[in-house]
Amino acid sequence: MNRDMLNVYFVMGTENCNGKDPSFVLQEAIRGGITLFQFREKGDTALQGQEKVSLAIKLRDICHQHKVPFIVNDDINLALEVNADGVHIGQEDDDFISVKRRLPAKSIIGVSCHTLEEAAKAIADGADYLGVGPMFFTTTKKDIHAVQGPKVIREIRDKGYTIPIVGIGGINNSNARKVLEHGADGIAVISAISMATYPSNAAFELKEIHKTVKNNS
Ligand code: 3NM
Repeated sequence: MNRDMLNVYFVMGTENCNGKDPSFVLQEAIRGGITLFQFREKGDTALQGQEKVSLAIKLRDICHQHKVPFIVNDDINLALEVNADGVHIGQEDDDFISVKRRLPAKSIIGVSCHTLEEAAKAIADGADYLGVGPMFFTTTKKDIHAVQGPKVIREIRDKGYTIPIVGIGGINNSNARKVLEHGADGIAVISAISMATYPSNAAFELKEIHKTVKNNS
């Protein structure tokens, strides 16, 4: 995969939109310049069944109209049903090999990692990219691991691993730079965009930070 896809990686489900229409939030985020979207429909109020499928199709179509890759969190059946561009799996989800076997060969598979050891295993398994976190404290995900900080990305790079990496967890426009400076290709955010008064402005600011850091490195 092209690592530039990860530059400004937006993750979202209905729970993250503060009552706003997820399609609107996604359109705004795309207008601001996000480079990839992950549909993550989680939490007590998460849509189920056909409602979840319908929203996934709607969001996928918005992404594809704008040539933004559409990735599904965890739910392999949904990814297959809506022809997603890939999936993102956590350490607690189905194991990598069985996920890979079920998906079309061109599918992108990202894996959440919290430590160097988990990263080494995901790379050996054949992950396309890693989501490393949590970078900072966040209240968006309830079952987060201890904050790892950007230094875990530096540890992975120091071992010589060149795999595409996004940092995730508590990232906003005042700390995104640090994540990129520690060796991440991109930043993955939920609330910094989804809860912003103007999601397009929030996405644009993150994109500008990314551009500035990468132009100087
Ligand atoms: N995964 P926000 S942290 C979905 O550490 C997710 O693996 C994490 O939300 C991990 O940008 C996280 O609002 C939540 O902090 C990210």
